[in-house]
This record gives sequence, structure tokens and C-alpha cells, in this order.
Amino acid sequence: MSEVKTYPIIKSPQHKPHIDEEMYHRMYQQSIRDPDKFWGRMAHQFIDWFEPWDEVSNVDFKKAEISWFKGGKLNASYNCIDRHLKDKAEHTAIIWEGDEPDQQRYISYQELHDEVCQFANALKERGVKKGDRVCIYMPMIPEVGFAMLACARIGAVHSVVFGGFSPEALKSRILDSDCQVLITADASARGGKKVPLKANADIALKDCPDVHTVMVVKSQDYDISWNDERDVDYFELKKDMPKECKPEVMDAEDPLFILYTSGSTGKPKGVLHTTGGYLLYTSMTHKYVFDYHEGEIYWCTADAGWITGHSYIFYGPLANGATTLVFEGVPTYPSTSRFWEVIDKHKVSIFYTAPTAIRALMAGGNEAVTKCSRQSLRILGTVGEPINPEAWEWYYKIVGEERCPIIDTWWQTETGGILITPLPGATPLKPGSATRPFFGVEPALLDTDAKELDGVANGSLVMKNSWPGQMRSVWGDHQRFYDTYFSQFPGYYFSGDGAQRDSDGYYWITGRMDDVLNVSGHRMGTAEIESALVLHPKVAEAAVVGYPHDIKGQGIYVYVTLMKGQKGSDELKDELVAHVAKEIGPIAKPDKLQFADDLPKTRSGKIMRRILRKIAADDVEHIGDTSTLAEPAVVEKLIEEKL
Ligand code: 6R9
Repeated sequence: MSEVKTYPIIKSPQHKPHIDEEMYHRMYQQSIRDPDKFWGRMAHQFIDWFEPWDEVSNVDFKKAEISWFKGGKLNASYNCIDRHLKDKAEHTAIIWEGDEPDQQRYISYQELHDEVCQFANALKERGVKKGDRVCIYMPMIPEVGFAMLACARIGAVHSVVFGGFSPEALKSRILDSDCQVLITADASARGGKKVPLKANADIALKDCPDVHTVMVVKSQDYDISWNDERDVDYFELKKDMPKECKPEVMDAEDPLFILYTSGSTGKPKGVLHTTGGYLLYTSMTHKYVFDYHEGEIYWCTADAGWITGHSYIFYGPLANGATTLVFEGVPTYPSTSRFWEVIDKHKVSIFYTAPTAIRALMAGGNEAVTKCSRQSLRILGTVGEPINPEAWEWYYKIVGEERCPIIDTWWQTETGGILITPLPGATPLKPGSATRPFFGVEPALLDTDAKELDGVANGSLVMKNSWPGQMRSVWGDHQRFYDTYFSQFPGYYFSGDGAQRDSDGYYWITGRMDDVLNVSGHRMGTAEIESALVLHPKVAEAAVVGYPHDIKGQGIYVYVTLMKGQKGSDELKDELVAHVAKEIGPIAKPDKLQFADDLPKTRSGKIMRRILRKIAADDVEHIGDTSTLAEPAVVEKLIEEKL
């Protein structure tokens, strides 16, 4: 790892970054030495408050009690909209790009204000009050943002459910947080196909008797069934709604939203975020991590159904008065050039996506990229999983033409915002490393006895203290919050991830701790082996799991998807096994290797290793729930073709 090439900070005479190397170190030290002073200063700088707070922070990890800026009063929608109207009313807040390349909308801050107020008034009309939960099951159209901000405006707590989730998943989320209003659309458009959201909602709601209102945004002219007692045509209702709605005065610690996320056990948890700390943390990270400058076009390709969509499509960028691009389509439609075409069309300077998308596009070849200009690009971000150095280099060299730093951001639904990341003007880069902590963030690595490791080390990644964007509880189950994150290592927040720290103090995320293999007493990150495999020119994607092995404890089982046009053979198998042995060492040699046309993935693109482990272990009866998979049929094929 120490021989990894370091890429120096990219400097441009036309552009002064917000944070340079010297400032990073100085501000980081300040933020750790006196966190309350630091965060108090930032909270004044980034947020407009109706009333000041009583105390900056009050945190006890031993009891899982966390509060920031308690007593302070603000409104998130006011901060994302109203305060920009003085000098930015006509600036574009949201650019929407539809599934088809000829569809676009431009929404100014004034229009955003009017839309959000009308939506807020519509919710009030249907009886929604401060503290009520509202479920949002929507396509990536501007109305998903209007709906979220409308909830924030009246103090309702939104729970956005990803539009790709099944009726069953939608139902359990509605019931868990007792939502009585659902906002949905007739359908969403993805890669030329329609996803019937309203029909899914109808199925889910059969078992949700307390939902009294379904607001339907008709965006696709798609045929839907209608329940007169419950369903409301949003555009009809909107016609009578005033374009003014006074923002509710909220405490910094009032809930802003719930977002469900899966852990290693149990049903998905409702991660609860509150208002003041979350908004401060997302706006500040958005500005510094992406070095956002006024007037720039910023594009994050996530879905609003994930935390990345909440923090870095809507709340962070809009709090900063930025122009944020919302994309309804997919990276490969109508062709694998789509991302780069959209970048050229809207002159995007900051682009933020996931390694899985980068790898998929990389497999499609360079020409799809190089035929587009991409001259507007300045910064390239990544999030969601460890990025293998091969994909990093491709993103850096081919997409960014070595002009744009790769900002590998490590964080979680639970953390609200980015915790470990380079800053464009401040951090030399190493492919595959998320590099250093953001201001106020104090990571540590622990061994299995909860002892803090010094210097170069490998261990459980924890945080020693709180940051304003941290989740506050699991909805309806505070004990679960404590048990999941604070019980294993008392006094620390445990991320569930493993990491290594190198001699420069850079962090390298090795993946979920439950994905770590122990082969003959050697610990090995599955991500490490996957990285090695995808270095091979014939490999597009790889997933590695452990399976029970009589002698080694765990053996290494590898699933490999080949580049287009390649065919699996015994020779190629041997070649790949030898390749891994060469890259990492004989200890990492796969015991079994299966070629797979497709890997089972969640709709957010994460490989479901839980399922791959069951297949590898010949335990297909206990495969469990496959309903959250993008394509459940992939699993049957893998079982059929198993060695
Ligand atoms: C933001 C988001 C969180 C988990 C996290 C880790 C993995 C995210 C990463 C990364 C390596 C990165 N992860 N970013 N691993 N490098 N830059 O993805 O939230 O969906 O809750 O996932 O994703 O394992 O623990 P979430």
C-alpha cells in the first residue's frame, strides 16, 4: 500500500479553492481542539437561525444520547429557499433532465419557493401537521424535492422510500413510522421503461388502513386505478393553493426525516435525522468537499431514495444556493454516453456518482466517453463502496483527463454527511483511499479488544466523538440505536466498516466487517481480492465471499462477470486465480471461481453478498428475502450454474 502512487493536488491559475492544504490542517486542528467553538462558528456562517441555541453540543456515546444546537430555532426549507430570494430569485435551483434526452426543466429559486409553498399548503389541506410522518414514493422528478421541502416547511417528517422498492418493502416502511399520507406518482421512467409506482402503492396500501390520503403527481400520462375516497390528483389540488406558506419554527433537534436502511440483522432501521446539525453538516460538506463555487452546475446521480440523494442532491446544495441537477434516467440509456452527454448539455462542473456505475461504463469502452467534450468538468466524486484502483484510474484518466481530482467520499446513511474524504484543493490523492477525516471528525481503528491502534494499522473503524450530521436514533427503537452502534465498543460510534491507516494517516476502507474473510488465520478484505480481479483486462466485475472450509476456516469463493465479448473457460479460470495470487499473494488465491452473467444487486447497486455467501455455502434453502434485489432472477441462474 505504501508503494501506491500519490497524485499531487491539481492547481489551476483560474481557480482558488475554498480550502487549501495549510487551511485544512489549521482548521482541522481547531475543530478537534475546541469542537463547540468551531461548530458554533460554522453554524453562524452556514445557517440562518430564527433564534440562537442554548448549547452547541451535548453528547454521551455511552448512552447513545446526542444533541446539537438544542434550543436553536430554524427551518430547513427557509434555509434552502427563502434566504436566497434576495439575490438569487432568478437563479436556477434545479435542472431536471428526464429519461429521454429531449426532456428538461429549469426551476428558479423563486419557482422553487412557489412550488414548495403550494405543496406545503396542499399537505396542510389534507390535515398534515408538525411532527406527522409523510411517506414519499416518487420518481426522480422535481416534485420529489418539492415534496421533501414542503414537509420540512410545515415541520412534517418525511420518509422517502426508493421508487424501485417493492410494494412489500413500501408497506413495512409506511407501517413502521405510521405514515398516514403517501405522496407518489403514476409512474417513473427508467431507461425507456415505466415503473408503475401508483399500482405498487395500491398493493402496499391494502394493508395500511391508516393512510387516509394518497397524493398522486401525474407525470407520465400512465394508466392508473383510482380510489375516490383516498386518492388526490396533486396538480388539481395545487391549482387552488396559495404560493405563500409561512415556514414552521423548528427546534434544531426536531426530526427532519426518517430514512430506512438495512443492517446485518433484522428488518430495515428507520434512521432518524434532526434539523439543525444535519443541515449545517450537509451544507458545509457540500461546499468544501466539492469546492462548490457560486454559479457552478453540480450533479449527483444518486436517487432521492438514498441518503446521498437527501444530503447531496437536495439539502446540502440548496442550502448553499447551488444549481443542482436531478436526473430521472439511467447511465446506459439511450446509450452508454448518456452521463457525458448530460454533462456537456448542462455544462456540469462537479459530478458525483458511484463506483458500480463507473465500472459498468468502463466495460462499455472509452469511445463512449471520449466522443463527448467534458470540458466543463472540474471535480469528480464517488461514493457507496470502495472504489478499486483500476476504476479510479479510468475515472481520473479517461473521464477527467487528469484535470479533475477524484473525491472518494466515505460515509453512511447514519452519518448524514461525508466523514472521510479528500478536499479538492487540500489533499494529494491515492487511488482507492478516502484519505483524511473532514473537520471535526476523529476516526480511530480498534482491535477486537476495543483497544485503539496507533500509526499504520488495520481495525474496526469507529468515531471518537460526534459531528452535527450524526443520526440521533432509530425511529421507535432507541435501544436498537444503542445496540447497533454503541454497544460493541463502549464510548465510540462503530461504523460496521473495517479500515486500514497508512503511514501518511490516510484511511483505506476495507468494506463491511461482516465481509471480512479469515483464511487460515489471515484477515482479508473481500474488496481487496475484488480489486485485484478487476485489474485483469477480461474482468468487468467481481464479488468475493467466504464459505466454510474444513482446513482454512474460510475459503474464498469468487464470482466473476467478464467484459463484453469474453467467454469463460477453464484456462481463463486458472489465469484469474494465478492473477489474484500474483496481485496479493498466494494466501488470497480463490478456492472456487464461478463465471456469472450478472450479480445480485440491490437497486442502489450494492452487491448482495449475503445471497452470494449462501450460494457459495450450498445453503440455498436459507437464502432469505430477495425482494429488494434489482433482478431476483439473477439468483436462480447463479444457483443453476453453480460448480
Ligand atoms: C453514503 C452511503 C454505507 C456503506 C459504508 C461503506 C460503504 C460508502 C464508501 C464506502 C468505501 C467509500 N461505503 N462510501 N466504502 N469507500 N467511499 O453509501 O451510505 O448506503 O448507508 O452505505 O457503504 O461500507 O458503511 P449507505
